[in-house]
Amino acid sequence: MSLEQKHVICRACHAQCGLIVDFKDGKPVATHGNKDNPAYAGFSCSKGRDLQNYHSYPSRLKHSLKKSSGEYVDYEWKTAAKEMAKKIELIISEHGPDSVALYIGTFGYNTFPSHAFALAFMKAIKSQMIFTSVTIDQPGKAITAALHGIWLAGGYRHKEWDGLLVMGSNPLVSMLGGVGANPAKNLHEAKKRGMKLIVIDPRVTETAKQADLHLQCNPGYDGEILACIIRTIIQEDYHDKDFIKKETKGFSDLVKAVQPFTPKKVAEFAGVTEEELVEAARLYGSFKKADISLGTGPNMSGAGNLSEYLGKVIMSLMGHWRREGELKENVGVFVNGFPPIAAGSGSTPATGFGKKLRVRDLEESTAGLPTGALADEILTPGKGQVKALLVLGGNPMLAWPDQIKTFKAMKKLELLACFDPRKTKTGILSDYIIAPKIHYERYSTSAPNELLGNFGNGWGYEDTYGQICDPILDVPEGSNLCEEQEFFYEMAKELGLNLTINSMAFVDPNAASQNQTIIKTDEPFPDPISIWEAILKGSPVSYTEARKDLNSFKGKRFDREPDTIQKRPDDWPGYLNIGHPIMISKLKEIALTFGSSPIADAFPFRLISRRLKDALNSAWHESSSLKKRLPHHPAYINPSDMLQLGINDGDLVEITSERSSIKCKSYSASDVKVGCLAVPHGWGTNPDEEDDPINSGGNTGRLSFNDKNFDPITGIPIMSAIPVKLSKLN
Ligand SMILES: Nc1nc2c(c(=O)[nH]1)N[C@H]1C(S)=C(S)[C@@H](COP(=O)(O)OP(=O)(O)OC[C@H]3O[C@@H](n4cnc5c(=O)[nH]c(N)nc54)[C@H](O)[C@@H]3O)O[C@H]1N2
Ligand SMILES: Nc1nc2c(c(=O)[nH]1)N[C@H]1C(S)=C(S)[C@@H](COP(=O)(O)OP(=O)(O)OC[C@H]3O[C@@H](n4cnc5c(=O)[nH]c(N)nc54)[C@H](O)[C@@H]3O)O[C@H]1N2
Ligand code: SF4
Ligand SMILES: [Mo]
Repeated sequence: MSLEQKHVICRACHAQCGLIVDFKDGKPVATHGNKDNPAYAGFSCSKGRDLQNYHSYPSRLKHSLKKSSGEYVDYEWKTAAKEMAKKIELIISEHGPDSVALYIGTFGYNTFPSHAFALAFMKAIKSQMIFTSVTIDQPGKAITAALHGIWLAGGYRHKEWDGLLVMGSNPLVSMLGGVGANPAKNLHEAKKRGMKLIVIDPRVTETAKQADLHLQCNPGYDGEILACIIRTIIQEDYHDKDFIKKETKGFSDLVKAVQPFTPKKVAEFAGVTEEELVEAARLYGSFKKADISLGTGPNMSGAGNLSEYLGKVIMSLMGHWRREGELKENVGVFVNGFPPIAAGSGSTPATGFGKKLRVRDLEESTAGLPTGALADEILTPGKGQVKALLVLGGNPMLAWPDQIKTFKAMKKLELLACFDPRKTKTGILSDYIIAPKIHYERYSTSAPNELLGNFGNGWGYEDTYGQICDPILDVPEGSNLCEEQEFFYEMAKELGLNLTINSMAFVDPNAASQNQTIIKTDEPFPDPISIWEAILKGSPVSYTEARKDLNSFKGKRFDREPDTIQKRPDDWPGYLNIGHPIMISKLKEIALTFGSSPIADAFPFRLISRRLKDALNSAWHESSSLKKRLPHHPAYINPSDMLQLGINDGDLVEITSERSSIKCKSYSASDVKVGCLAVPHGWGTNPDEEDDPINSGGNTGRLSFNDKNFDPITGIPIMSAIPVKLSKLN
């Protein structure tokens, strides 16, 4: 018997944990954390620990599939690439390049080579119709980065915090939300050091259980709550007047706009008391180096841009940004961050520079093209109608809002192709399912998580951590699996086009496009090392250089000097805008409308989203560990609401919104706020299939409209805090 250990990067979520795989007689038998890994310190989650099984889940495709006379047949991927290229050529010749759209989902992002080549292919065919899951996730972050501006030196990192405010995020489960690569350990250590945690969430989440102060709010009132905290911070004189004067603009407009949000008025609707609101403001006001992290909850419940914006405004009011002369340790390994200057980047427009959609006056924003409107672009006839959709590592049928409309749209396409290791609910509507190599079979780096570190404080890495990983397992015997990047190359080759790869080692898009590599398709497909070199061209540590040290394959701290934050240059024009007119008018709007809900009586409950430890969106549902722990996909309901409606734990319930109904098994959960039910997304059947509340659960996307109550900038509709009614199914 031979035993061996190999290092791997888990790409099952954005966290990209460095893990160890135990091999027995050449077969992977276990995956676990690595206590010597300097960033993850032994961390792994149940999904990572199931990776060795994931490769051989019965649902895993070993061949690509093509739909032929209603049946799927195994298909050689290179033949599929040639056929799809021809079909795309035909569609473009009839309808123009923008009739071909790309949707990059969770696994498209997590796999940089696929991502970079997909973007290059779209550029080569001259289509601007590139959509990602960002605009149905936390698009308020990108809008805020534009309107408020970015503090170039960045915020403090978690080991320095004396305070943290988490709103509508559960980092202990989601691995996002600002507590770093090993959130439980980091939070424990920070709290031991004296850091205080404030959580604002309708659910007593794993993170809320650790809070010094938990405001168990009603969902959908985050803008009001934050405006009230701002009002109190200013009124009670906690703000940093010197920082505000030197580094920000718009203070007086902000002060005026938050006046209506008195603790008394906000407490009337937001499900928290006046005292709690004031206490939260006072506690945050007492912090010296703190952070505010918002998650999907506030971004999906109606005023995401405003909530994200006000979160950053509080940090700017308090001056919770890294200052001149201080050190910045996360100077980058594979990704170049912002320059270490103690100044704001300046406020820039969030829209007005890119592709305009044909529907609902929506257009490209700093968050990208609105995915919430893509179904309409497919269904609306006329010039520019989308006819072909390539789905890279995503699952529109279970993830997009308005499942009923999404279904119609998928059926309407002339070409639908999914790059996915499984036959998903979108896959079963597709013309092609392209089966890729996955996890252990691919080359990867920790760059995707490092890149995320530039979009949220406490996201990414605290310091110069990086890891590289080469394949540790052969593809299954008899399989025919592609690397997605090679698939895009084959399609481009068929069309006689070259591919221009932009470096992904920059947050600045101009710098990224200055670091391009042209992949000539009349030359052989480059080796995987050259591909990663192209993708990380211009990175602080070169990929080739990093490969020379065997420790890079285990995950290590790279030896790079920290930056000293420089003074604002005399002619630097950028300030942080804490009173942006777009946000001030949004504050005025909600000051007039808050508390008024025309459908409150007919739909008295609010369905909120939440994540599950053992699943990742619509993936991992076939995991045996998940099934053991959670045989159904339930609706989590407060026991007092269940009692009132005569629902017993485990009864089937019908959840009805203005749009539609779904069925779920109920689960008595005292951690859920009264009047709410928490139902994870990514489950359920397609609209033309039988409901299956026991095995598949209900799809929360079916309860939302994509074209009502949507954000005018990002197009995100209400995906959390959906008004619903609840009844027991007999
Ligand atoms: N109501 C409601 N809706 C939501 C949300 C919510 O909270 N509430 N959340 C939203 C958010 S935040 C997001 S990000 C979206 C998610 O939206 P999507 O990204 O569209 O959905 P996922 O379920 O993450 O799809 C990932 C797919 O990648 C596949 N996959 C796994 N490994 C690989 C691989 O190695 N290569 C390839 N090519 N594919 C792979 C999986 O099988 C799965 O089908 O959903 C959104 N929808
Ligand atoms: N295990 C696991 N990890 C994941 C994922 C997964 O599916 N499983 N998905 C990944 C993805 S795609 C993403 S985007 C991240 C998301 O990461 P997070 O944003 O941390 O996602 P959640 O854990 O769902 O936390 C959202 C919280 O918002 C609360 N909430 C809902 N509505 C409101 C509201 O109106 N106001 C407030 N204040 N709170 C509200 C919910 O109760 C919930 O606790 O997680 C990623 N990580
Ligand atoms: S947290 Fe994400 S990257 Fe880490 S082991 Fe779990 S699934 Fe893998
Ligand atoms: Mo997401």
